[in-house]
Amino acid sequence: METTLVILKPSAVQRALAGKVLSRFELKGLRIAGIKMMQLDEKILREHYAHLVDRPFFPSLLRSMMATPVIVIALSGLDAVKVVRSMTGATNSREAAPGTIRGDFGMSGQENIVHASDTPENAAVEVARFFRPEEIFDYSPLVMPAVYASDEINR
Ligand code: IDP
Ligand code: MG
Repeated sequence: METTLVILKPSAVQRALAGKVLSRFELKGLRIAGIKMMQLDEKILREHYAHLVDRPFFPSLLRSMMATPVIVIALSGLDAVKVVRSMTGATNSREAAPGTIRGDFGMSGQENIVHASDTPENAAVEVARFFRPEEIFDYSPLVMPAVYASDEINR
């Protein structure tokens, strides 16, 4: 199984969407492996958004991501990275497909409700960036045999 990082951004916290968004992931069958609230600072955001530091909107993105505490969540499941990205939708919420989180809850490119890791390699780095090892829990919910077929459950 794979573990991916989701951040409920200040746009989700401000708009009281945390429960609704988390519920979608739970209902899908993803397992919560870690969850906490934290205030992000410029140092961690410069690492997390290293691919964007030279973009003109970066100062605005920084302010946006520090506007309130965020909720960071590690979600585990088979192909969790791909599954969560597809549930998240396109970066610009106005272009995100209906049925996706951004498509259903957002109207903005920047204020787009959630972050989701884009590759398994980045997911591993991002989970380690936001969680200490002891904050990630390995357990098997009783529903697992109903969520997965027996040949999927140990993959
Ligand atoms: P992603 O979140 O869909 O993976 P990235 O390109 O990694 O998209 O960008 C990270 C975040 O930076 C986006 O989620 C969004 O909040 C912000 N962002 C990306 N492109 C723009 C832009 O053109 N204008 C304003 N904000 C942007
Ligand atoms: Mg990205």
